Amino acid sequence: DPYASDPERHPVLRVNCKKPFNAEPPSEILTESYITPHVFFFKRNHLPVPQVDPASYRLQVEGLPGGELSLSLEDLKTQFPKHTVTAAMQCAGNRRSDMNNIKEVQGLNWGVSAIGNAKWGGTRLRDVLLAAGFGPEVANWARHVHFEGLDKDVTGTAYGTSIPISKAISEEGDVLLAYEMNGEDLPPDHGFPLRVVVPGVVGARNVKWLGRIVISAEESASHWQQHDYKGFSPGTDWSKVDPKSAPAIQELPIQSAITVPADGAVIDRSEETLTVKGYAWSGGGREVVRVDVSLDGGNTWQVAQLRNGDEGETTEPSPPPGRAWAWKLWELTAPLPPQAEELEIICKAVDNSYNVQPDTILPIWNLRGLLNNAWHRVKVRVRE
Ligand code: MTE
Ligand code: MO
Repeated sequence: DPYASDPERHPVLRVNCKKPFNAEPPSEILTESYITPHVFFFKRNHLPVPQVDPASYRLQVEGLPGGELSLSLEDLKTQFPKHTVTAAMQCAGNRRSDMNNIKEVQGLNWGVSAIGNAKWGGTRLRDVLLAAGFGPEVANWARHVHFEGLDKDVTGTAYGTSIPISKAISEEGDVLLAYEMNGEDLPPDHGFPLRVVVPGVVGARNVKWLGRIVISAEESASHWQQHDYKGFSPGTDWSKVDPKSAPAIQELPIQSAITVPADGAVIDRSEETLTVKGYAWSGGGREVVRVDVSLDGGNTWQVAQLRNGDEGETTEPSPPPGRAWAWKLWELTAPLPPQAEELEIICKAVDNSYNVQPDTILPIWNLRGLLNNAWHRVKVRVRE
């Protein structure tokens, strides 16, 4: 069993697939803390977790004129300044189950918790690329940076993807080669000893157990870059789909979801007020500026309170424009609508480019169930 050496996981996680391991926390737990503890952070593995010896580990950097660069973990920690970035990471399949409920899609049946917010610590990818010889000459032809994991399938193919060089080399891109998550060594499930963190970009590009970086004029030729993690029209079915016709997903669209109350919860009329909680985040460093909440199926709306820290804590200062990588948590406490026996609670977020979420799923439905960012709706019953 190639999965025999996979690490232990927290029993509260909802397991979508055991081998490879894919799981998410219950939504109520997800928004209990601004920084997601690693045990509750969703886990999305395509393959067995590779066991990497940190002492003999080397990161290969290839494609630059200086030849191949080989860096130990010690080199990465001592030869470059350490940076920390608080960033959310979301799987392209987050909220797929709601899309699947409308019309069947192919993929793991994620709820709303295939997202987390962590404080990542490591070396800037930019610093490593510059040390490896990136300069104006290279900038003339280089367009992409490939990342290859140390996790391999039975044919020996490693998980791999790429991002545009502009994101990788930009000082404002904040792309990290992270060796820490929330102040500790990366846990095995999250890429020990090193992973890429590409803030504002889909989870799939944040390669774990990073083994190799290649500078290239072309995108990664891997399955996950060329054939998966792409969006299609609702009218495209498996007989018609042409992966070459769509670009690889990079920056993600505006997103929000309700985490409390859970769908199907029963609320006592004697409560008088109702508290609704959730998260909101947008890709590309765009900052969430507002979350609207409706308790009556979208007829009337109230503005939720946003925070970028834990409850009762002084919040982190606002990020520089274009670098809002972390999520925001939000909350609304309002009187229970009188008479209603059932409430349809809805949330929708707005980012600083005034991007909004679509109201329904059908117009954004796609055969892989990716990029579901429609208004999130939960129904609760009110008991007299
Ligand atoms: N990196 C490697 N090497 N192997 C993987 O299977 N999964 C990707 C990405 N990086 C993956 C990977 C996907 S699709 C996502 S959503 C994120 O890792 C999930 O990161 P997490 O497990 O730390 O939450
Ligand atoms: Mo993912």
